[in-house]
Amino acid sequence: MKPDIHGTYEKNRVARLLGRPYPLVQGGMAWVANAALAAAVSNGGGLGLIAASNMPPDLLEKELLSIRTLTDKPYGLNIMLMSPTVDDAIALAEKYRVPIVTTGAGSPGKVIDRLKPMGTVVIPVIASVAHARRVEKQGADAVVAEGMEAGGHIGELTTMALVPQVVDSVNIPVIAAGGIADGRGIVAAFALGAEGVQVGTRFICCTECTVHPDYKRAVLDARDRSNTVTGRVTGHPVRCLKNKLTAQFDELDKTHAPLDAYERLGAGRLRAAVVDGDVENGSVMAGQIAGLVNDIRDAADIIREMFSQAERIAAAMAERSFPRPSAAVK
Ligand code: TUI
Repeated sequence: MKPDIHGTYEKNRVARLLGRPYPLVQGGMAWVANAALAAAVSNGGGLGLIAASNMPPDLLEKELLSIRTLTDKPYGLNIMLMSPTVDDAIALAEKYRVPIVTTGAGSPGKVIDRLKPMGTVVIPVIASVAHARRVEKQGADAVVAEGMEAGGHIGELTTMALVPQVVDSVNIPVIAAGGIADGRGIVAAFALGAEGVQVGTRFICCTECTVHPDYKRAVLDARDRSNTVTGRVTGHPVRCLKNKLTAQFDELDKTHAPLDAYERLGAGRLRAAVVDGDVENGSVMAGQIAGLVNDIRDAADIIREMFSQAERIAAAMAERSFPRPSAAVK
């Protein structure tokens, strides 16, 4: 699996670490991020990844075998640390020598200890400065600093507040996540000191993504305030699109229902939305930027367009937006 790093981002630390032409990582979207999506993103110049989530190990192994037939580029595996199958996911990452692993929703010590010695690049997704510092000490190669604009399981800080504070607290490269779906988001992330971006929601609406068409339609139809966060009281808040299911979660909040009522209501709901297309009773996880996603295009086109827009904006900013310091003082 040869890295193909060339062109504009040759000197970028994230592009080098990933062995990809663009410093872009695809989000580890549970049930959504399969081999088909991961291969499309990797073939398009970013780092595609398969989400292990709480997939049964035999299914995950099928995805890992499948991706080898779809791309010869580097790819990744996202390991969800709250999952009961986390040890199986680590063992499969070892068996298939997955080049890059991102982790989410917990402390990645075990993943770093098991996979770093075999040369795996480990990039934990974090939502606070303390966690970023801790994983740097444990040997992480970079961090994804994920703001609460992101879809799925989230922390408390916004991308705008989190990213610069993490950048100032660690020496490893920081990849910004949460609310990034076009070139403006990339420039904003880089202005905050990030050296790469993670993009999730935008890729739900790419040609190669195999989610149910009604899930894609729900993201396309989403507006700025179509999102909500369920389950805050459980300690595992999840951002998704408002629907019948989220109204039922609101009812649980209002009636101060016991925590196991949340667990019962949430069980199997993500799969129901992604696989069966039940976008009313399922959990339609998506970020706040869903309102900006208005078309379905190939992953490679999305990536190319995002970075060419970013480059145009950065050039325009250098050219005219900011007065030179000498002019500004007068
Ligand atoms: O993990 C995510 N997003 C996810 S995981 C997921 S799977 C799921 N399925 C059904 C119900 C609930 C979840 C869907 N979306 N993002 C990365 C992320 N990690 N965001 C926040 C965190 C995080 C939060 C607390 C990481 C660490 C942490 O605490 C660790 C510590 O030790 O302080």
